[in-house]
Amino acid sequence: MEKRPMGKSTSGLKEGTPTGIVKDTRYMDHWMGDYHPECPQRLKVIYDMLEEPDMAGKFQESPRRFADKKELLLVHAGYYIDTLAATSGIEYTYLDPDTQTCAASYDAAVLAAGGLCEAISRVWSGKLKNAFALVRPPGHHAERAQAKGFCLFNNVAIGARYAQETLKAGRILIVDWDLHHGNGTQHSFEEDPTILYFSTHQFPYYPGTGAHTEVGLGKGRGFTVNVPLTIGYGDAEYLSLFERVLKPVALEFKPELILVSAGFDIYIGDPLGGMNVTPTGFAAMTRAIMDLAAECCAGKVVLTLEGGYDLYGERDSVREVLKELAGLNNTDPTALAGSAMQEMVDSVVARVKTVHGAYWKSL
Ligand code: Q9C
Ligand code: ZN
Repeated sequence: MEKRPMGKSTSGLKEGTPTGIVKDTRYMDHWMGDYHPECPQRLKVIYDMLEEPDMAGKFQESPRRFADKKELLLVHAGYYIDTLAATSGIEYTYLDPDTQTCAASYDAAVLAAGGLCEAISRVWSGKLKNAFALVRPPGHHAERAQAKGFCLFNNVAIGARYAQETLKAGRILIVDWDLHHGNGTQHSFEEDPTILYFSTHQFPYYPGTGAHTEVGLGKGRGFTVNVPLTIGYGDAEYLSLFERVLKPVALEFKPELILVSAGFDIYIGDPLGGMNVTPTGFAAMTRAIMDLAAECCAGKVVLTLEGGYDLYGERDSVREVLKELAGLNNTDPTALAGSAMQEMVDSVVARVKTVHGAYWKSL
């Protein structure tokens, strides 16, 4: 594994400011049936890993709370929130071919959004250096008035709007490295030039959105950056794409906060995906984003869990991400980017440039 010397500190923060995690057994009460890949065990293996000798005591638990209805309303329609609330206590409700609720799902979903908002608040105020919300259900497929793709409320979208409305954050960058395109997140901010949505995703694939030509609408044109990929992209290619597309755009945008839709379904062994990212690759992607944040926004990065269906691959990858966030590791992203398959990266960069060259002079 490529390592760099320690020491690049996050400006303005006291040495020893902790990395936060959001963790609660109630996130495991949402259950969509024994054969559903988005299962409670996804968090069980992560929460157990946090008790390993080299992990225990290294992170500060950020308090959980239910999101307020007015926070959910920043992204979702009132009638949709009411429909989901009505599933509470009911054994089974069908929402989408891939998405259903049990009696405890609504509470878990509102707690996921609220837990992420609290973590964002603590990173924004400097009480935490950065944070990772280890929550479920995931969020990035959830639309304003529709559950979709294992998602009920769009956690990252709610978190971004909460940061703007309550914390008075301005420009926010959302990086979505989940295997799937975050249709709900894109649609939430499509017309908004203050929230830049950057997504790498397998394409064409579920949910079907995320072509490179989808660049945003109206005043938001240029502030949606889609990087669609065929199967087979691994650590080096992801890092190279971050270096050549995400980095210049992010430095030009100058976010005041970075949120990450962290999906682990790009893991090499994931049953739903065709990508080849290893735990080292996830560490390097995390470090690349931390480096951008150090340059733009005093290191303020908050990740939230999206997909990831190989239980042990997800666990091992989350472990490496957390070690990076806490400064226990310092993986060099540029060293990894150097060994990328150039043709795989060049073709994608060229395609993105045909549309985004007009919006970003650094591209
Ligand atoms: N109905 C996340 O990773 N698969 N969601 C659809 C055809 C849905 C993935 C297959 C995959 C959703 C958060
Ligand atoms: Zn996914």
